Amino acid sequence: MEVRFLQFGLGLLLLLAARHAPVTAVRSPQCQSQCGGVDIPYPFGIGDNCSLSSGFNVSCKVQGRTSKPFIGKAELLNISLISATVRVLLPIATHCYNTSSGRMDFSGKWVNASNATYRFSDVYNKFTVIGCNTLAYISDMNGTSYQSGCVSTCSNLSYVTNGSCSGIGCCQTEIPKGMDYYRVGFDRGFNTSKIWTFNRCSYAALMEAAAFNFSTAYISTTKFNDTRNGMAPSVLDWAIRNGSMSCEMAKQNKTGTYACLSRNSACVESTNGPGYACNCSQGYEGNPYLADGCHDVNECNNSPCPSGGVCTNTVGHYQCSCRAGRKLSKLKNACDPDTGLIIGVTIGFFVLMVFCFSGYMILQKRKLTKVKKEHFRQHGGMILFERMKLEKGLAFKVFTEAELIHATNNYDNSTIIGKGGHGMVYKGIVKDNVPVAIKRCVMIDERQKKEFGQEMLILSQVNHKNIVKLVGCCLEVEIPMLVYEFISNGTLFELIHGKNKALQISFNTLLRIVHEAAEGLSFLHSYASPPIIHGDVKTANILLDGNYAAKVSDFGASVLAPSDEDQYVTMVQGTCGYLDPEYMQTCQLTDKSDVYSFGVIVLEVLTGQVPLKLDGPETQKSLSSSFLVAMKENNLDAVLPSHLKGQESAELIRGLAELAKQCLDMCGTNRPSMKEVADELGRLRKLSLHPWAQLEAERESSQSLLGGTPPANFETIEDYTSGYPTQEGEILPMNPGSQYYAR
Ligand SMILES: *[C@@H]1O[C@H](CO)[C@@H](O)[C@H](O)[C@H]1NC(C)=O
Ligand SMILES: *[C@@H]1O[C@H](CO)[C@@H](O)[C@H](O)[C@H]1NC(C)=O
Ligand SMILES: *[C@@H]1O[C@H](CO)[C@@H](O)[C@H](O)[C@H]1NC(C)=O
Ligand SMILES: *[C@@H]1O[C@H](CO)[C@@H](O)[C@H](O)[C@H]1NC(C)=O
Ligand SMILES: *[C@@H]1O[C@H](CO)[C@@H](O)[C@H](O)[C@H]1NC(C)=O
Ligand SMILES: *[C@@H]1O[C@H](CO)[C@@H](O)[C@H](O)[C@H]1NC(C)=O
Ligand SMILES: *[C@@H]1O[C@H](CO)[C@@H](O)[C@H](O)[C@H]1NC(C)=O
Ligand SMILES: *[C@@H]1O[C@H](CO)[C@@H](O)[C@H](O)[C@H]1NC(C)=O
Ligand SMILES: *[C@@H]1O[C@H](CO)[C@@H](O)[C@H](O)[C@H]1NC(C)=O
Ligand SMILES: *[C@@H]1O[C@H](CO)[C@@H](O)[C@H](O)[C@H]1NC(C)=O
Ligand SMILES: *[C@@H]1O[C@H](CO)[C@@H](O)[C@H](O)[C@H]1NC(C)=O
Ligand SMILES: *[C@H]1O[C@H](CO)[C@@H](O)[C@H](O)[C@H]1NC(C)=O
Repeated sequence: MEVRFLQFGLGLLLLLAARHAPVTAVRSPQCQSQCGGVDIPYPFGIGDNCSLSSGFNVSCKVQGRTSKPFIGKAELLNISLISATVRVLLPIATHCYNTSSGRMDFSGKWVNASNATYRFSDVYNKFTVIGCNTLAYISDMNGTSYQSGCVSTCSNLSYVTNGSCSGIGCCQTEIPKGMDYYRVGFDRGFNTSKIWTFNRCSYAALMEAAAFNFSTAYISTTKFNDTRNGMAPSVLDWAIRNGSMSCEMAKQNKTGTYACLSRNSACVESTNGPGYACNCSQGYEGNPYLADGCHDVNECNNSPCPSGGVCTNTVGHYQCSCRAGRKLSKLKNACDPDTGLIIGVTIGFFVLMVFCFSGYMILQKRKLTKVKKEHFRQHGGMILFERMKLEKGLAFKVFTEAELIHATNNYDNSTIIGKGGHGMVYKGIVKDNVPVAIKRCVMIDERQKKEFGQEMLILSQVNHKNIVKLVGCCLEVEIPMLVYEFISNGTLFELIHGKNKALQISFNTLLRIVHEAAEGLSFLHSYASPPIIHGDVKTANILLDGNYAAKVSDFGASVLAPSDEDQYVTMVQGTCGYLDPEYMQTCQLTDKSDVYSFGVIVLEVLTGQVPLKLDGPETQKSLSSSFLVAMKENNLDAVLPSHLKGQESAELIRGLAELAKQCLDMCGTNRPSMKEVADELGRLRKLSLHPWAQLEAERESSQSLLGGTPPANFETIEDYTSGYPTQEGEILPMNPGSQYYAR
């Protein structure tokens, strides 16, 4: 089959004057910017000095009332700077059956775009062939380096469908890159002489694919040729191809021909042939070929931010922000709650709270510790410690406030075992289930503070079975608290004057108690030099333990070392009825003052009466004075209770009365010492005991002769109880509970 190209002389020549075009970098302001409704942006231009080069020269041809822009001979439809393309109209080749002549009429086409500036776009264009018995070719100049073809056949119209270009009535094929010239022709072997009734003409054109939509009307009519007067839209790629330079070369060229003049512009290598084009940088738009041609894009006009977000345009960019508490999620392009922020703020808040709270607690604790330390110092804690260091082996403990609070269940009312003028005595259980009595003052003045300290210092050093043992103290509180061994059976005062009175208690027991109290006081007087003076000896201060053994207590009025004269003056105290009259006059508290008071105790035991009867007759108000009067009149029976008169031996009664009288001597120096009193009581007790008990008593007294030294007494508690076995009628518990009286 002979393939022949039919070249009719209707070729279209694009661009002929590309050679000597001067390069003009500056566009004249007079330049026409539009022609026939088509924008002509630089580097394109109409007229001299308006285009970048002759390749971009656009001629605006006036046809009647309208004008049309042309590039070379091709009508210009559109210019795109961004994709560096132009849209032009190129001719359609035809191959028709002439019914009158009975032959085929050919109209082949060629297009020369030259090798400068333009190339036929291989991306947007397709070689398109229409007909029911046709074969068309496209090739370069004489088909030596490129030739392609497309066949389309159909026996009748019923096979042809709208929109489908797949070989039946319509055929399309792609073209290669870099084409700047093409020829289109038809194969003679395919003609429409047999099918001219429904398809007289075949067509072929290189045209924009997007602009083509096949219709069956193109087969049966001349509509395809007639729509644009034998023309079809086609896309050309353009570039700045001076010397076939790449971007790199053009930028380095010092002669100033680099076309991308605008700031914020970028050079783009041409994808179709040599050369380059220009684009505005990301975020900018405009004309990159003009100085300052690229300007910022206001991206916010397109509302790129999610709803609820705020768009802020910046030069070259934009920013989306969400309102407080929300965070921009790039992934979802939405304003989500800023969990990080919320969590952060919450945690921050809590951390701050914890910080403040713990800071407050630390401050409070420090303050408390400081106060405690201050109290400790005030109450002579340091002196005590110094002494305790010197006298090792002292069974004395310094309690903390917390320990005592725990021991007394926070000073619960049910733990109160005694109520004094100045404070409370609580029963508490400290470590190892040891019951203790805790003395705690409610109000305190300087003098009472001093008393507390006195008592503490004295008792902490003294260790005698007949003296209440101070187990420890607490110095951290404002008023120091004293912790004693717990004495369960009340006081001698209660025993004599209590509800059940002395009727149920044998006189022997009372005598023993008094003897023990005397031993305790004697020990106190002889313990140190100068002697410790109790200062407030009375029956209410003689406590009784479970075995009714005496325990001298309440050393608040005691004097440790009466060497300072001032001390005598300030220490006016004691209890009415027991007070040494000499002390009242001289204000000198001596060990004989205690002896006087003890004389009153002996009287109480002897007579069973209280030392002061305020409601009695004037002469009998004071027990001591009425006793002394009775003694003087040799009428002792007047003051003795009836039950004693017959039961006890006259010798014992007389001995006791004599002892009391000596103790109550107005002149202190005439009174016996406490030691002598104790010895005399010991002697008198022997008189009262039964023979079998007398032996035991002797053993006990011989022990007490050994000493008054603390160790000997300390270990004799058990000896003591065995030394005084329960005797008939002796143990008569009165109050079921136990009591401890502080003053
Ligand atoms: C174009 O520029 C040249 C040289 O710059 C000048 O001689 C000529 O007159 C200009 N032509 C027009 C139409 O402005
Ligand atoms: C541009 O084209 C017009 C008309 O086609 C022509 O007169 C003119 O000389 C051309 N200018 C250049 C610089 O090629
Ligand atoms: C030029 O192209 C733009 C978009 O590419 C289009 O909107 C416009 O209609 C075109 N103009 C002509 C005359 O084809
Ligand atoms: C058919 O051919 C004749 C002579 O060759 C010519 O005059 C006539 O115009 C043609 N008809 C068409 C429709 O081209
Ligand atoms: C059409 O082609 C056939 C063969 O394919 C041929 O015989 C016939 O002469 C041709 N007709 C015309 C008018 O060229
Ligand atoms: C196309 O045009 C250019 C410039 O005018 C010319 O040099 C070239 O030979 C032409 N090509 C053909 C095939 O006519
Ligand atoms: C056409 O092709 C031949 C070789 O086939 C070649 O010699 C000739 O120069 C070509 N013509 C043109 C115009 O390129
Ligand atoms: C088209 O061809 C088919 C078979 O090839 C035939 O049946 C049908 O009638 C034809 N239609 C027309 C309109 O000629
Ligand atoms: C194709 O579309 C044209 C109008 O666009 C219509 O006249 C014709 O009947 C359609 N052909 C078919 C086969 O639908
Ligand atoms: C195609 O259209 C052009 C312009 O209208 C016309 O000159 C030419 O004769 C037409 N060709 C055919 C085959 O109809
Ligand atoms: C710069 O451009 C000019 C003209 O376009 C050219 O003659 C010259 O060779 C170029 N120089 C370089 C280094 O590319
Ligand atoms: C391409 O154009 C340049 C001038 O712009 C010319 O010198 C060269 O010969 C041309 N090449 C071809 C193959 O047409």
